[in-house]
Amino acid sequence: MFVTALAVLLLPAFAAAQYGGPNPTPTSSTPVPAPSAPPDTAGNMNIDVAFNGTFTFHPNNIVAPNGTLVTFWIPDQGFDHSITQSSFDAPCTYLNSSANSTTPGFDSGLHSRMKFTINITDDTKPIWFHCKQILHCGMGMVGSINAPNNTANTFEAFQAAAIKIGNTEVQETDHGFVAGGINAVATGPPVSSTSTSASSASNQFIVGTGFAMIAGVIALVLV
Ligand SMILES: *[C@@H]1O[C@H](CO)[C@@H](O)[C@H](O)[C@H]1NC(C)=O
Ligand SMILES: *[C@@H]1O[C@H](CO)[C@@H](O)[C@H](O)[C@H]1NC(C)=O
Ligand SMILES: *[C@@H]1O[C@H](CO)[C@@H](O)[C@H](O)[C@H]1NC(C)=O
Ligand SMILES: *[C@@H]1O[C@H](CO)[C@@H](O)[C@H](O)[C@H]1NC(C)=O
Ligand SMILES: *[C@@H]1O[C@H](CO)[C@@H](O)[C@H](O)[C@H]1NC(C)=O
Ligand SMILES: *[C@@H]1O[C@H](CO)[C@@H](O)[C@H](O)[C@H]1NC(C)=O
Ligand SMILES: [Cu+2]
Repeated sequence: MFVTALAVLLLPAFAAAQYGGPNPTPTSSTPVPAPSAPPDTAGNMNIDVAFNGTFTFHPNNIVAPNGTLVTFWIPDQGFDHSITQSSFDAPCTYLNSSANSTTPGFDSGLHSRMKFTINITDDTKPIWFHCKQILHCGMGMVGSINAPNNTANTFEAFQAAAIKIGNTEVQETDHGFVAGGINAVATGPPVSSTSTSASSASNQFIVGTGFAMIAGVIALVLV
C-alpha cells in the first residue's frame, strides 16, 4: 500500500522532471494572451494546443463538416504535446483499431513547434482525441470533433472521464506519427511551424514545481 501511494506521489515528480526539474526558471512571468493559431478560414479550422499555457485544446469541442481541414498548432514550451485519437470509453488511450484489421487512429506523435492537420471524413460520427504527454490527459487535455449533444457521450462527459483518470494515467509509448484515422485522417506528418512560439511555459512550471515539492515532502516524511 505504501509502495502504491509512493508510486502515485512520485509520478507527478517524474512529470515535473520533464518540465525542466524541480527548480526551473520561468522564461517569462507575463501571461500570454495571444493564441498561436490563426483565425479559421473557409474549409479550415484551427485549434490551439496548450492554449495560453494551460493543459487544454482551444477550442476543445468543434463541429466540422466533411472535408474540413482541422489544424492543431503545437507551441514550443520546452516539452512536447500530441494529438492522439482515442475512444469515448478510454479517453487517455490511443485508439489502435489495427488490432482489428482496420485503420488505426491518427497520432501526431509528441512534438513542439509543429502544426498537424486532419481531414474530416465522416461528420456523422464523433472524433475524440487527447494529448499523450504523461499526466496531460488526466488534467483534461482532451478534445472532440462532432461530439453529439443528445446522448450521454458528450464532450463534457468525455473530459470528466479523463479528469477522473487523473494521475493514475498510464504512460503511453510514443510511436511518432501514425497515419490514417477513424472518421478523420491525418493529411501527413506534423510539419514545422514558426508561428507557434507565442505560448509561455510559466503556468506549467508553476504546476510542475508544485507537484515536485508536494511529492518531495511526502517522500521525506515516509522515509
Ligand atoms: C491567459 O492567461 C492569463 C494568466 O492566467 C489570464 O490572465 C488571461 O486572461 C488568459 N488569456 C486568455 C485569452 O484566456
Ligand atoms: C479531404 O477528404 C476528402 C474526401 O473525404 C477529399 O475529397 C479531399 O481532397 C481531402 N482533402 C485533403 C487536403 O486531403
Ligand atoms: C476490436 O473489436 C472488438 C469487438 O468489436 C472490441 O471489443 C475491441 O475493443 C477492439 N479492439 C481494438 C483495439 O479496437
Ligand atoms: C497497433 O496494433 C497493432 C496490432 O496489435 C500493432 O502491430 C501496432 O504496432 C500497433 N500500433 C501502434 C502505433 O500502437
Ligand atoms: C460525410 O461522409 C460520410 C462518409 O462518406 C457520409 O456517411 C456522410 O453522410 C457525409 N456527411 C454529409 C453531411 O453528407
Ligand atoms: C452541441 O452544442 C453546441 C453548443 O450549443 C453546439 O455549438 C454544437 O453545434 C452542438 N453539436 C452538434 C453536433 O450539434
Ligand atoms: Cu500535452
